[in-house]
Amino acid sequence: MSEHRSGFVAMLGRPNVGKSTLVNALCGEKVTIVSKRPQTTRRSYRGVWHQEDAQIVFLDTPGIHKPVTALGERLNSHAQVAADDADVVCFLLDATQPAGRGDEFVLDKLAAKATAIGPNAIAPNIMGIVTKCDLVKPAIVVKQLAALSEYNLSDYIAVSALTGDGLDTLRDLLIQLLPVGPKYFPPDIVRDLKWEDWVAELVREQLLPTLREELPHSVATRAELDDERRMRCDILVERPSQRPIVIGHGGKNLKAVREAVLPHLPEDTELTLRVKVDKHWQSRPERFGC
Ligand SMILES: Nc1nc2c(ncn2[C@@H]2O[C@H](COP(=O)(O)OP(=O)(O)O)[C@@H](O)[C@H]2O)c(=O)[nH]1
Ligand SMILES: [Mg+2]
Repeated sequence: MSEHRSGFVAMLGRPNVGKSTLVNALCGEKVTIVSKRPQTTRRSYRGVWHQEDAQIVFLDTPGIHKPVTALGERLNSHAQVAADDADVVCFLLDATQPAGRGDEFVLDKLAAKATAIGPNAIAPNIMGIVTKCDLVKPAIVVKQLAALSEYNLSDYIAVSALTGDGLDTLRDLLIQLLPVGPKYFPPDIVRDLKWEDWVAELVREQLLPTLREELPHSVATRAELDDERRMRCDILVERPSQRPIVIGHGGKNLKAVREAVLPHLPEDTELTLRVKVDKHWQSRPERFGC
């Protein structure tokens, strides 16, 4: 019988390259939230892929970027901690965007880490992945792979989380890079997040598209379990003027959010949403439970 391999694989890359979507696709189930807006992912999620001879724990991270707020700084540090903990780091490059300074910023950080480990260029176990390949012609995919290859990573692959192209191969490559190790999670666990926190995230995911430009960054969510089938979720905003925007005309927004979240919860769950003003939630790390 072959040995059991397991370990942690961190997804890194600019905001919006498709980290969260790829983790969901690789795990075969929704384990992290996705949005068209950058900086949606605020915490480091873990999603687990199980097969008989291997277990991959995927770490979805907030995108790395130049921080301007306390929240931004915290997001960067989440991503770096995940990279430090990982057996393999996946660096993602968006097929639809030319490689640019944002990508260099992340790769240079990884390179600095690799240099600290040894003198031979970039250390092994950094996988270069071109994402969203369904959206571009093959020639563009090749160009993006070539851009990644300048960084001397351990492997390169092009994938589409939408069509599933490349995902089986990617999992196989990752498993080969993982050490022999135990099953970290029982087979029925796909997501390493408290149920309340997952519900809070689902609410935030559904809320984001309904909000105008800057507001998404001003919103946090926090859920509590009243009992097994009754949940309350607070939506925190920074200013009183933001409250009616979140609620929507006659409660329209909140109703739509609730209806979009409920199908992800066990049948008969009651979900109550409240909007609260908390001016300083961004500056209080403990309030990031969002
Ligand atoms: N067509 C297509 N869209 C994708 C793919 N992966 C991600 N997206 C979209 O790209 C946007 C950003 O994805 P997300 O996973 O939230 O990016 P993150 O910020 O890196 O986590 C979302 O609108 C996704 O639906 C893909 O493989 N194909
Ligand atoms: Mg994300």
